[in-house]
Amino acid sequence: MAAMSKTISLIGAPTDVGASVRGAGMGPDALRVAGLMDALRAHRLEVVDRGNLSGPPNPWLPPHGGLRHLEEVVAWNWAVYTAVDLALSEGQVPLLMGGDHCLAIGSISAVARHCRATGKQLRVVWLDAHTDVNTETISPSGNLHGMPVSCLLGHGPKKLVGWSGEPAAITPEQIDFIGIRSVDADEKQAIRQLGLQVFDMRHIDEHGMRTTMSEVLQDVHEDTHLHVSFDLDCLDPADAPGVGTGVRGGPTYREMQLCMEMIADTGRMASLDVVEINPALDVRNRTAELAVEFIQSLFGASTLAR
Ligand code: B3U
Ligand code: MN
Ligand code: MN
Repeated sequence: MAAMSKTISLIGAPTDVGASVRGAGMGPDALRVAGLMDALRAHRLEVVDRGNLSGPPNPWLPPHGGLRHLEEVVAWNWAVYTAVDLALSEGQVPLLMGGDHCLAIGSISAVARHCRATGKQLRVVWLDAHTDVNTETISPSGNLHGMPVSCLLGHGPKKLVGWSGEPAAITPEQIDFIGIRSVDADEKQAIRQLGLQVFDMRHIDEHGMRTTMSEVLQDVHEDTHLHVSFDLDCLDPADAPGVGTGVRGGPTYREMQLCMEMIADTGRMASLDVVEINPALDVRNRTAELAVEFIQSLFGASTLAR
């Protein structure tokens, strides 16, 4: 296993305010119950659990102006932003336990600010069945978990944009999408216009995970801060049934393990989101247990690692 001297800081954000289905708010405890702490410690990693953040309840209202629960999403993301910023400033590796994927706005905005301050080059790997690049004008649902990438690129509602200190937290060149197989009609156009690098399931089918990840990671170097945003619906719902918007045809268990191991091999992953686990839809906590396995691999626990 790659030597990892930094302490991993677990940050729970128990909310589903950005989601289309209730239940992802129970994600942080599902990960704890699945033994995340002990699993990381078993690999001689230092871990602290900062507990759960707090924020407003889910009012479960219809969208307003194309956005659902904007105020609540802002409040939760602000809490996430502050906690991730603190962990980074203390030299720790923040591991955000969601919660739905809207929380990546706060998390990655804090990471982007940190990278600017430290001169690191930020690269984001977005593991997901969806590209999450909708906006209030094109989203078919108004759910903000389908829009975090747009917000980070500077194209979201004012209240969710600019948190990194720049109009956009990231540029399209800084993010790669892996495992994609569900993109809305107008989202496709946005992807083309923005020039986003999308490694969809067809790409993985044709080229394999090894070649795909070699392409994704080719320009990662010693000054790179690699952020992984891991939406559990990237996996096939047959393996990970505990997600709100599962889409069949995901990467296999082995492909996903290789993806994680190749990220670990770079030694540059310095922050992580684990989102969209929905225990209300899960089978005996299987999805959280699977997430724990993949998180271990992300931190360097391959089969023959010592
Ligand atoms: N693209 C759809 C569905 C969706 C996006 N992210 C998730 N689901 N998890 C939307 O509502 O934006
Ligand atoms: Mn997502
Ligand atoms: Mn998704």
